[in-house]
Amino acid sequence: MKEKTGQILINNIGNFISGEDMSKTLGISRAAIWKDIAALKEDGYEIESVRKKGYKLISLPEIFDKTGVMRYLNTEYIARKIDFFKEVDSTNDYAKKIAKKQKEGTVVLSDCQLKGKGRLGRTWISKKGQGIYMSIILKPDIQMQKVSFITQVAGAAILKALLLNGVEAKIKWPNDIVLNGKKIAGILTEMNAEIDRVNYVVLGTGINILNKKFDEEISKKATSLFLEGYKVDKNKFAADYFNIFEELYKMFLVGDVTEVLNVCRQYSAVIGKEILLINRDVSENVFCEGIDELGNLIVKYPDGNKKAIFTGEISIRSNHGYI
Ligand code: BT5
Repeated sequence: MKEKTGQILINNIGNFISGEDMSKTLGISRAAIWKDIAALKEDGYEIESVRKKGYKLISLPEIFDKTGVMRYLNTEYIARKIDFFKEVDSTNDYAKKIAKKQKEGTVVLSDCQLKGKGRLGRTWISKKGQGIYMSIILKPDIQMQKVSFITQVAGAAILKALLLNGVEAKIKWPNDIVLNGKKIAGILTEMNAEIDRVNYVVLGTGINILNKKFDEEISKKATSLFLEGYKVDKNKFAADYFNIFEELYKMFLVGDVTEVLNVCRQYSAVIGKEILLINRDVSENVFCEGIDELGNLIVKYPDGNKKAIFTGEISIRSNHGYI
């Protein structure tokens, strides 16, 4: 029903229309109109309500699409080509299908994923209209061992894009971005390589922007910008991320990782903490000392031994919960 109420407001944009007139036109109660207005506001409609005058639509929410993102883009080659979907199985899977024929920087972007993926066959919940689900196709001329560092580049880029939008998050090494102790974004880096060369890398990122609630199984550890009180435009945020990512990625390609490491260290959610290091079925209590030049996590065991943990298939928990 809110669509019909919305349409009346759109037809009268910039002018007040009374709740009474709307309820007569639509044949519904004024309480129902009020409910629709509240729902439209949540969807991003800017509506002024004044007693005795009624409601005035000031602006419509921005539509999340390719043109919207491109408007804010100032990159050389990242996201200069975007394949945008209203719905796709997984942007990473789609990107892998087309990667061979695409130029470096091509992006697959979607408003919804039906089979969003996390690491190790896990699921990334990707409901329609809630988040940004995107994959960048990269073709770096680097050794295979260096590919995992791209996850750190992406993490630093998300963090900086959030800072640009007034949000101070943290990076939970190696691939989570957390806000107020809950996960707000995740990164999944996949590659196709031969022994001596990397054919392509698909860098997937999912960010929770507008989610108002999460399913039971992840509600304790997941959050969104909306739930934390931030209003961020999806088009602008995606472009901010691409702009910053390109800058950091270009530096990485010429061997300059100073800025990425600075960000990953300064905004680390784990450095200086006792953590639980989980590698498949084995979990160990360690102290997290820092991140080395290669992006590995340096941890100290209770017996004093230190080890560099490769950004492989490791998960981290704090001793008392998610982080
Ligand atoms: C990740 O895996 O965090 C990587 C997520 C990457 C998603 C992007 S979206 C675009 C691209 N296309 C894809 O198909 N994937 C990428 P992992 O560290 O394994 O974390 C997965 C776990 O996070 C799940 O098992 C849940 O516990 C939790 N989770 C699932 N959906 C979530 C969400 N929307 N927000 C926060 N946590 C979530």
